[in-house]
Amino acid sequence: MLLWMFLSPAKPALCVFLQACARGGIDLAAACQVGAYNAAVAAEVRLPDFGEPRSRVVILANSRALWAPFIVARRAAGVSGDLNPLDGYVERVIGDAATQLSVRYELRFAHEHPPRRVAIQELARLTGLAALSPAHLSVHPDFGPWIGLRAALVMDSLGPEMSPREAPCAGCAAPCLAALKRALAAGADSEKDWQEWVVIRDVCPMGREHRYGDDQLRYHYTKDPTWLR
Ligand code: B12
Repeated sequence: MLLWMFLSPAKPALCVFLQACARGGIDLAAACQVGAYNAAVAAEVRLPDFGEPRSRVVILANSRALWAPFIVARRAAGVSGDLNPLDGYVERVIGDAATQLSVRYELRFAHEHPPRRVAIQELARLTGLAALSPAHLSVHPDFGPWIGLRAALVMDSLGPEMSPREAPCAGCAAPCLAALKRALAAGADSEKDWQEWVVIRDVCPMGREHRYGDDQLRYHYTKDPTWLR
């Protein structure tokens, strides 16, 4: 499912780009003007703006839809020695799709380290894609916390004004906070400990029907290649 309601007015090349991303499982997107993001974050995580703060920045993310195309692509390519095959896959899907854009662009991935790091959860909030929960997970109105935030794409064209997503958790008893406390106390070293981190997502009342499948879940939390089957 491709959510591009925040991308209006959509340009044909942008639509083609988003469709290519969606085919690869990067099925969620939203946009705002990069100046709004740059005004909200620390200097070291600002994004380039092509000399125009109203330039469009698109956040690209995924639901559980990422897993099937990723596994199919991995099978087709054969197993490589890549330590982070999912990150590499995301780079290929979005990077290849971006070559179809008709304007200059700058692409930053959520897994990149400083000085290329992007405060992707703040970008998710400002674009209206997802808001921050008390346990510091970005929560989407439909998919809840069952999303991965993948990349920021700045384009040399004007973007829409922001429509930040605030307080999706208003009125919630915030069971995620107690779960976060338990996870922080447990650490992340053993089989049991990583499951404490899953509980933070599981207790969220939003988007439960979009929970990751078992393999996807285990791989995300353990990075154990056993689950890439
Ligand atoms: C570094 C990092 C971590 C570090 C945090 C150490 C630290 N505090 O510096 C560690 C390794 C501990 C970590 C853990 C986890 N992370 Co993390 N992390 C990141 C990463 C790559 C960069 C964060 C950053 O520096 N941003 C830049 C700063 C300026 O922006 P910021 O908004 O102020 O960032 C702060 C928060 O992101 C926060 N943070 C990040 N992770 C966590 C975890 C906890 C428990 C808390 C309280 C805060 C926190 O720390 C940042 C610095 O203060 C982001 C991706 C990204 N590019 O943002 C993913 C990211 C935030 N993590 C993510 C996830 C899922 C997790 C884990 C669940 C994964 C796991 N293996 O268990 C855990 C636990 C999170 C939870 N609440 O359940 C997802 C969140 C998705 C979502 N739906 O919200 C992100 C967006 C990655 C992604 N591809 O989707 N993470």
